[in-house]
Amino acid sequence: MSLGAASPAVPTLTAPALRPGADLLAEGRAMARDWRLGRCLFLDAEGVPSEAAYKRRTAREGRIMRHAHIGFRSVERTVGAMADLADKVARRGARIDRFGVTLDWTMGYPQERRAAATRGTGIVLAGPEDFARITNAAPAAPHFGDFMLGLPGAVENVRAAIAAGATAIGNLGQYFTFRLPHWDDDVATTEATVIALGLIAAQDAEILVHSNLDDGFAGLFMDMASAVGMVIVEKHIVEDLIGAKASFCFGHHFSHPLSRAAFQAAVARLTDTPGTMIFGNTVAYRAEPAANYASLASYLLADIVALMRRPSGHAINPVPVTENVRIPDVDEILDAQLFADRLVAHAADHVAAVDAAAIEALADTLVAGGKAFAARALAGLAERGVDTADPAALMLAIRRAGPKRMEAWFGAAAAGDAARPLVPAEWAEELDRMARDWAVRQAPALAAGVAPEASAGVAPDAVAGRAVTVIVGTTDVHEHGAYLVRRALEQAGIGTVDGGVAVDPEALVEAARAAAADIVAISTYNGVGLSYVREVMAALAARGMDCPVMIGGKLNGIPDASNSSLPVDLTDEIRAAGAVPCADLDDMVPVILTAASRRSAPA
Ligand code: B12
Repeated sequence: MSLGAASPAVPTLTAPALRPGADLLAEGRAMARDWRLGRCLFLDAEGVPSEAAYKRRTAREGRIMRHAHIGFRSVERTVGAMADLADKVARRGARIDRFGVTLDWTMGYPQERRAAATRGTGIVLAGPEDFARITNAAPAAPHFGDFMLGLPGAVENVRAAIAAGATAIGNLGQYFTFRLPHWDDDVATTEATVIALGLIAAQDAEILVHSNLDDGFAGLFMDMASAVGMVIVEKHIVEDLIGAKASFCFGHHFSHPLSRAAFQAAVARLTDTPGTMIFGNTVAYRAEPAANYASLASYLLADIVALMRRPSGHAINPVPVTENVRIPDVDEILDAQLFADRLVAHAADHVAAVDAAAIEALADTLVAGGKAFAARALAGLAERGVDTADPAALMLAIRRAGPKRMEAWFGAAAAGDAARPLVPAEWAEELDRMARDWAVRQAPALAAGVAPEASAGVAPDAVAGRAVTVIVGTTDVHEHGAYLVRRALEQAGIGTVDGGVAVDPEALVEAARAAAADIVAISTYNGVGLSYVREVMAALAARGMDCPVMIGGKLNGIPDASNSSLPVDLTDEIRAAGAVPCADLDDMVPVILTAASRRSAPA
């Protein structure tokens, strides 16, 4: 169920077929007899049993740790880039403490399903040997976050990562939101994840179970206090019910320096397990690289000062300024690391300048709101028949409920604590504003069915008469583009239907047929837009449907014969496949007007 969409029937929160958590954990523990933590270059170079130990030591030394995200389609290119980067940064007197390895989403499937799946832009590792090549590429802590825990391939991947010496493994946040194409077995996904968590908990060394909250519900909740509530719920699951260590990351959707600092302070008050990294405010990267440096400076300085005030073990994550274009290249990652190193040198002078009282006051609200959310969630789910003492049952119920229901049931507004979110989510406010501005600007043109300059003052709801309906769906977990499209259309008086998130092409077209939609709108970000459009066009033709298809977001992809592993723009190919590529919302207007005129044309 997508953001802002009308709420369909409440799903069944429990599954009789789901094995008891205790059995799954026991299976994981038994597996630990054969799959023990191996060594890697980082552990040997630093002489530590785990990254957690290294983080505590470095935090005591007062040094700000650095994270770099990396992952090209080819293993060779990635291994070479990691060694090259670590060396180049070290020769300039700085250091990369950890590498976040962005696996491709096909790594989320069970091994036997991976080869046939549509690849995205990330790295594909064949087995434990490949994991070991990554963990020995550079003397920096290897962090396997994406497409590990939380997906049906969790057991194979976690075994390989542990054997290769990785002591930070994620990403619990993805368990609650990620859906792989053509995979709907959430019972199998839950069982694989809990077995893998049992394997982690049974290791002698401390392995951090990473949860990127923004991959989870934090990027979908309307209230940041609800996201703090999920910190408490996830910590309860991982630490109290499973016996491992939960380590939290956040940041994509946090644009305001005050909310970033307060959220870090809130998390640091709720756990003494070192955090993995504070993720960059990537949604703010909307412009040219030079301008994006301003967004980089804005969030990074806030994070550095927050960590200087309260060392929580998190590393900072200077995101390269090409983030909003494609996966970044090596030199762009290097530039961001050097930028960060210089900013750390400046930051100490900023500590005294921040309003510590404002940060602590907002952290008070977040912690109080979070505790209330967590208490209501555990009690409320138990009332709905969920065995909240069973980690598998609890996880599945939360995943099936989804962010919108969890917040509707257990959010501050639901409990009457507040008429509106305690701490409104910035991403929603910003997108709602963009939608309103667009609707006001375009409504006359849409109403008059002619070009803007010739229609000033025409009533917006004139379009409604023509009752154009647009179904909006996404190819992957990125749903903010679709959220913006739906809000903008609704504000302009155009009917929308929720086509779903990470929905398969066939299912989207079938939903379009069932809703008698006039237009299919797709939002895509994972570099799969072209193959997706081809499947949509084929599904439309198979049903004899003549429906325009609009698509926006990241219209790129990595050509099969690519030697750079970098995505290229595929706008022309997508147009040739029969869809209307949209660089922004304005590109929808001619498509809507044509559909409207077709509707009003006499049969
Ligand atoms: C936020 C974000 C996330 C969030 C999504 C939260 C959510 N629930 O929506 C999270 C953290 C979950 C996430 C996850 C991932 N992400 Co991401 N994500 C981003 C980010 C930072 C912003 C995208 C966004 O939502 N922007 C907000 C929208 C409203 O703005 P916009 O894109 O500018 O949209 C405009 C137009 O495109 C248009 N538009 C958009 N859609 C449509 C549709 C139609 C019909 C129309 C008319 C217009 C339109 O409207 C807007 C206004 O004009 C981008 C980088 C960036 N800054 O762009 C990376 C990015 C898209 N992500 C990326 C990747 C690789 C991933 C992951 C695979 C990473 C990983 N390994 O786990 C996963 C996806 C996993 C999965 N299961 O699918 C890559 C894609 C690489 C590529 N294609 O080249 C990017 C570019 C980052 C990068 N540089 O590597 N991500």
